[in-house]
Amino acid sequence: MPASAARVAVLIPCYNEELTVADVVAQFRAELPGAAVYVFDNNSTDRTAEEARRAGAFVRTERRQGKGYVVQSMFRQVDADVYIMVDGDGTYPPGAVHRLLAPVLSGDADMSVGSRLHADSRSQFKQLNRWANRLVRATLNSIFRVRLTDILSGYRVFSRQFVKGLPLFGGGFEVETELTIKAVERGYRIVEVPIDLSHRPEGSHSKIQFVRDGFLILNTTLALFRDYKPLTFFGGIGLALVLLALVPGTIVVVEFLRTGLVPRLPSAVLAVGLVLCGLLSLTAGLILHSIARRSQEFEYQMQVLADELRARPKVGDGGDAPGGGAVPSGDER
Ligand SMILES: Nc1nc2c(ncn2[C@@H]2O[C@H](COP(=O)(O)OP(=O)(O)O)[C@@H](O)[C@H]2O)c(=O)[nH]1
Ligand SMILES: [Mg+2]
Repeated sequence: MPASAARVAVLIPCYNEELTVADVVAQFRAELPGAAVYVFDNNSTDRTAEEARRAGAFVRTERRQGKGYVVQSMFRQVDADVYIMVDGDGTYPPGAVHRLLAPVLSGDADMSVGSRLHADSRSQFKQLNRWANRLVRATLNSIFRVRLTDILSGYRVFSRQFVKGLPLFGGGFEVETELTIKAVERGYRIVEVPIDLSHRPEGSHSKIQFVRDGFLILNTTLALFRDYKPLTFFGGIGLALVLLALVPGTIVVVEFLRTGLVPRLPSAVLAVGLVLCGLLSLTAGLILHSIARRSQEFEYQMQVLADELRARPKVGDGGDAPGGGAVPSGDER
């Protein structure tokens, strides 16, 4: 799709970002004069909404607190061909937006991610955050067998098909993890673009709480591992239980072969119990694996159907794309 023809929407989730939001809006409007800039305010207690409106953004309000809920609403409510998501804290470089847009506009990617941890990036990270990001990256890359460099980046560009086709459920800061894993597992094409993260200005504070959100992110990773790779998840647990059973089991069997007796009855019961639990876990994995595969096929067919419906001209529409634009009809500024 030629860049000039695409309806581009810039989505900025904000919670108490009065210091920086106006600059972010103004910089993106300058970089992309044809784009509609939306700020989704989430019960901010400061002047975020006013500042965003003053800078020329369409401001919408989300009552459910949390970045994940905001992203869900943004994806559902905004109509555009290409979507850019960026923090309202001024830490991501607006100038990099063209490099992020290019692969999505050319149809080479469904999601491009501004990677702050790429070998070519010169990001200003707090040391603790850098290590936490690396831990999440290593965990996720090894579970899902990918080689991504930044899982948790908040600077991304999406195609319309991606935004309208990806079900998101997380309410908080686990949303980036969910976006990445679901994109990988549903076969969407991801491109990473190196970007440099900068510090928040003096007086502006990150909304991430290290322990609470770190736990949430790891919990989400495990839950998606269970849901998307059930055979590996439950099969792995099953195998671990069977291996554990070898400890008491071997002792009992060796003793039995030597003496013909089973004097350690508790060990024998333990070994049998562990093996049965392991097999049960493996069985659950096999059943869930089949169900997951079938529902993947089902989803694929739904997706094809949705694409066909979208491509079909509306009655009386003369064959054009459905009406409206990235710019909403009501005066929301
Ligand atoms: N709407 C909304 N935005 C939020 C919420 N929490 C954080 N954000 C925004 O999400 C973006 C990322 O949050 P931030 O604190 O910068 O996280 P960090 O970049 O990981 O330090 C910022 O623009 C925040 O204002 C929330 O509860 N609701
Ligand atoms: Mg940020």
